[in-house]
Amino acid sequence: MRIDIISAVPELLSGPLDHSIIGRARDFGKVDIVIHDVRAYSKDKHKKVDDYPFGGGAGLVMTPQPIFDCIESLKKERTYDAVLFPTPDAVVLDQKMVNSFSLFENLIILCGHYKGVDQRVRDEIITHEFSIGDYVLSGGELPAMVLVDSIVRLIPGVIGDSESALDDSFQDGLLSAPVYTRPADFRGHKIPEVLASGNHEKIRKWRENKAIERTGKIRPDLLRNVIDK
Ligand code: 6GU
Repeated sequence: MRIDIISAVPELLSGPLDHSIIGRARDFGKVDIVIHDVRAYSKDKHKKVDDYPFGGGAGLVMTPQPIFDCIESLKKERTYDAVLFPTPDAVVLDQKMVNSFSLFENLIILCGHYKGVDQRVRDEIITHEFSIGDYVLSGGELPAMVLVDSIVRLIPGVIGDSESALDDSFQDGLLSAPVYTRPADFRGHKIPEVLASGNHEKIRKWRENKAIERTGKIRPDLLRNVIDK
């Protein structure tokens, strides 16, 4: 899989992509992540990538020219399955969407900054839009990282234990059961006995019950999805 990320603040993207699971996935050639500074494509003499909104209002809007040129140059090199745009005025990302994005071979993520991007970019180039929740962030870079992490961990071979990605919260529509590690007694707080019982069927049932209990308490809206299934 190849992911091209376009940003006016590419510095924000280094770090999260260089370590841990994503860093290893890149090192092992499971995913190619290429970051592009949209400023490099600006034909403005000051390399400007934003301008005042027509009709007035606060904030600056990213101009179409550098974005169109950048994406057109990428599309000359290969075919892309999707051009994704993180934006608060979109549907909220969920595991189902992530699962479907993880099947793409080549994808572009365009990070908007400032007040947004010119609507013509969204109309002409963007294929999918997503928000990561009902709150406001300063730009699309952090949501892009959220998306990349959620996708890359699904690529076969990226997570050592091949079952563990499927066990994630949300993968079955429920939150995960609690987990414990050594010691079995920490300052008098003991782990649930069943987990040390060696009885795999009992443990599976306990985890299932805990997942349902937790989901009902914290996210009853999700429980409804499971009951309806
Ligand atoms: Cl995708 N972008 C921005 N700027 N803010 C957000 C968001 C995205 N999702 C939630 N808030």
